[in-house]
Amino acid sequence: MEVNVPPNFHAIADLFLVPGRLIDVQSHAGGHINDSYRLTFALPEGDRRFLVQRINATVLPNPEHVMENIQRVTRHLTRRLQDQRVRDLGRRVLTLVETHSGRMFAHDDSGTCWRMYEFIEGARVVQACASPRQAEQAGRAYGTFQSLLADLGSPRLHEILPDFHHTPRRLEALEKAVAADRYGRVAAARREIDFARAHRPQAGRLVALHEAGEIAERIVHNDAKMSNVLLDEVTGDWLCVTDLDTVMPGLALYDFGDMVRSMTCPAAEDERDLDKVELQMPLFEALARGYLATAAALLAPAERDNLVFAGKLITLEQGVRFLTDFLCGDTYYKTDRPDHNLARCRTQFKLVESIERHESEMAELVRRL
Ligand code: GN1
Ligand code: MG
Repeated sequence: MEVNVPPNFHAIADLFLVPGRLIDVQSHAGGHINDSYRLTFALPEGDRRFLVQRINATVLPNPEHVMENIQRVTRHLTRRLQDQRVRDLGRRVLTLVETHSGRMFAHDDSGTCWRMYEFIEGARVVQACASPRQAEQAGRAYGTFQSLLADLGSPRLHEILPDFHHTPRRLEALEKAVAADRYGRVAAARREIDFARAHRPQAGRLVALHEAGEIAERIVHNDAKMSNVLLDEVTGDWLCVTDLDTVMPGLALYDFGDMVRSMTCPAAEDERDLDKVELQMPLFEALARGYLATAAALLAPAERDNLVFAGKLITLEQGVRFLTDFLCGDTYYKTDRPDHNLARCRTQFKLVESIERHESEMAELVRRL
């Protein structure tokens, strides 16, 4: 029986090679950029679910390149997991659904761009990291992801968003937004702007190490946060890494930095009570253990030496990005309220301060692992 299908979803579903009849559509929460919906199709053997996503054309104007990268990456991961005789393969890597013309995305009549994945059943997404076990599992998920992709052949993946983690350029964008002050919001963000400026001297370190040849370019996820890992609902083990829009050439440290940002503190990214935003050493320890158990063989000394620094830098950079979007009138990230991006910026900067207080202890811990 058809329970809940907004009319345009029949047309969207019809774009893809999917069997059965569409009977239900539910909005699937999460993500600041794309919109996701869970679609249920009725089949003779039972219902089957798929995830359909509207690709944000402002942030990702070249879906062709995005989907080419994702297709190559998911195929490579599938082959590697098959080599390892991993069981339950359908839940260990995202599987795209083709369109009728054999492509991986399609536009509807209004020009909106869509893609479809098989829905991974029995999985759980956690927005904020609640336990050392979750941190350790997510660290393993991304460490494995980077390791399995280390031998993806040429050509180089498309650079979907150039300079994505180029922190000095992110700070330049902030300065432009401050100078323009188009929305008159600079006055409300004075302290945060000062905080960002005070950290400018450190912002170029990873870019410089890369340019000096001490840190290699790799294929990395570039959005390696807690909520982009699926955990098995029953065992809590990691299943699969999701949100592959920004998988492209980058530094392994960008991912580890994002892991520190999103997995070492149980507070939400937009938590208003900043007292709750504190780095927790047991979470960091578990994360570092999980990541190094799966990625240590990949890492050069300069990468290992900068794991903690990357955590601080990427957290700072994310705060700068939220702050810039606040000053520019909230055009990039979805927001629920006028100060939402400012609140997000504040949690990030509070976490930077907390990382700074624990920096030597964290580095000591990494040395012992
Ligand atoms: C965005 O797509 P989503 O919501 O997972 C952003 C990331 C940020 C993240 C902050 C393409 O990710 O870079 O780290 O928000 N993605 C893009 O939570 O900008
Ligand atoms: Mg993302």
